[in-house]
Amino acid sequence: MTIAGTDSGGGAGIAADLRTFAACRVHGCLAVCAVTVQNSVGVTGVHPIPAETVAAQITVVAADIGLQAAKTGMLASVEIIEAVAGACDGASIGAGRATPLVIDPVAASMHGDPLLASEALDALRDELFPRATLVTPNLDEVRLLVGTDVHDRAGQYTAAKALHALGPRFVLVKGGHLREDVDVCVDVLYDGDEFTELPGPRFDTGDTHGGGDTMAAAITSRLAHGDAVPDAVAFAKRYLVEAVRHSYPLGAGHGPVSSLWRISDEPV
Ligand code: PXL
Repeated sequence: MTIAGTDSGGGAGIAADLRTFAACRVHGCLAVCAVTVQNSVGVTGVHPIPAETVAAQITVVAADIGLQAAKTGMLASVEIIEAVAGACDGASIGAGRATPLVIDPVAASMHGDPLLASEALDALRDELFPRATLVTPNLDEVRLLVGTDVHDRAGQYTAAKALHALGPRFVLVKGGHLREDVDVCVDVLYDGDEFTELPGPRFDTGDTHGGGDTMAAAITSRLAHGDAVPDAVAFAKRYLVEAVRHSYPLGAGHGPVSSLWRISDEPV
């Protein structure tokens, strides 16, 4: 299940998650948290769904269809975060429970438009991080969550430790925004004991809209298939590299990564 927001441009959020789920051969369920009004240039409207409606979507699906894994994306508000935490408890979703939970701590779009109320960062840290199997921040989100400016690999390691202290079982500090690496993009996975570096090529493109969602959705898909977290993350890194390689321009702004590269006719 994806617990996230919509993007009317179809690039990010729930649309990216469901495409990725399908390409990774899992059936996707959805709990819509917010509707955003946006195109490739920016976000002009954010409309949160009532918190009890968000919780109810999780509860009814878990009770009937059952959930093998869940992820959160855009959660929009404190009320929604609290409702999601409560619904996850009721449905046995979270670290150490039946259904693993991936938290992608979405705070802003790549245009810099806010997707999370500023006062909701505390709720994300306090309510959801302790319940997380894995958190997947980019470097902007690391700065907002633990106040660390990361400029190099050592900084990624330090940030991973600070984030792990907030309660998640695994932390993935994504390196896509790290400018010291010119040709590579290295993500760092930390389990509280060992660090694993996941290098991939860096592509010279602005068409990376929905990249973080696609990565977290690919991880969640593999967790649903029963993979351990390190295997799911390694798969998702390879998946995202191809999605960025096949990204495409759309509109006047940032185009999306191709979460469907895997089912395209093109030889890759
Ligand atoms: O990529 C992060 C993201 C997640 N969810 C929604 C978004 C975005 C980025 O724009 O719009 C709904």
